[in-house]
Amino acid sequence: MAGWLKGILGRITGAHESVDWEEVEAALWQSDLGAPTATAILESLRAKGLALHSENVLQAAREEAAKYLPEKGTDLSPSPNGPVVILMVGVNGTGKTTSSAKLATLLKSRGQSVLLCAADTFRAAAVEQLKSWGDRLGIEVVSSEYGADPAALCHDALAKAKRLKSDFLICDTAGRLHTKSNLMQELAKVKRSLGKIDPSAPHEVFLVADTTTGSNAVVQAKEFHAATPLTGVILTKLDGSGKGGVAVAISRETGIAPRFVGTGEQAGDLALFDRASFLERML
Ligand SMILES: Nc1nc2c(ncn2[C@@H]2O[C@H](COP(=O)(O)OP(=O)(O)O)[C@@H](O)[C@H]2O)c(=O)[nH]1
Ligand SMILES: [Mg+2]
Repeated sequence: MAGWLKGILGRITGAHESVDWEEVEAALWQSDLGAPTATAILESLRAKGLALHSENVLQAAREEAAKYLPEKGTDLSPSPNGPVVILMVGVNGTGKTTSSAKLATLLKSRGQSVLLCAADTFRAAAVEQLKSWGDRLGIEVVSSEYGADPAALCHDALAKAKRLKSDFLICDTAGRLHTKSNLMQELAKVKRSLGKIDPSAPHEVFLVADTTTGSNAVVQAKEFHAATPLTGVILTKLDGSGKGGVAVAISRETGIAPRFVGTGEQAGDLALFDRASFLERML
C-alpha cells in the first residue's frame, strides 16, 4: 500500500503531464482525507498557480495533511500519582481488544506494569478474547461475568490497580449495545465511576479507528468525542487496504491526533504514530 495516492495519480498520468481536475479530485476523495482537506489541497495549488500534475498534487497533499498531524504520536509514560487509566473506545470490530493487548505488550516490554480490564461485558466472547491475550502475555485481566456492569467492573479494576501499584490500567470497552445512546451513556458512566477513585481518570480515552472503513471513522470520532472526550486515536489495520487519510479528517474535524498505529494481528504489531512514514505510505 506504499504511496497509495501516488499510485492512483500515476495511473491517471505521468509525473509531469497535466492531469484532469475532476480525476484528481476523485483520487483525493478516495484517499479518505475528507472533503475539506481535498478542497484545501486543490485550492493551495490554484493559489500558487501550479499546474495540476501528479508531483504538484502529491506535494500539496503532503503539506496539507502534515498540518493536521503531529510529527510523532504523544507517547504514554507512567505517572507518580498512581495508575494511568486508558479507556479504549470505538465501534465493534475496529480492534479495541487486540489494541488493548498490543498496548499492554508495548508497555510491559518497557518494564512497566499493566492491568487489563475486560469491560466489554456485552459479549461473552469479548471477555474470553481478552483473557486469552492476558494468559499468553502473562498480564492479569480483571473480568466479571457476561452482562455485568462495566462501570462497576472498571471501578474495581482501578481499585486493584492502585493496590498493586500498577503503572497502567487499560479498560477494553464494548463497541455495541442495544442502542447507540445506551453505548454513549455507558461510557459516560464508566468515566464517572473511574472518577470516584481518581478524579483525573481516565487519563487517556483512545478511539480505536479501523482505517479500512474509510470516512465512517470521522462520524464515529465525533460521536464518541461528544460522549467521552477523546485524547487520541489508534489507527488499526494499516497493514490492510486502509489508506489512513481518515486520520487527517479526524484531526481536522475534532482536533484529536493519532497516537499509535496497528499493523497486524500479533501482539507486537503496534507502533507510535510517525508522520513521515505514515505520509509516505498514504500519499
Ligand atoms: N490486519 C489487522 N487486523 C487487526 C488489527 N487490529 C485488529 N485486527 C483484527 O480485527 C478483528 C477485530 O478485532 P477486535 O480487537 O476483536 O475488535 P473489537 O471488536 O474492537 O474489540 C480481529 O480479527 C483482529 O485480529 C490490525 O492492526 N491489523
Ligand atoms: Mg472487543
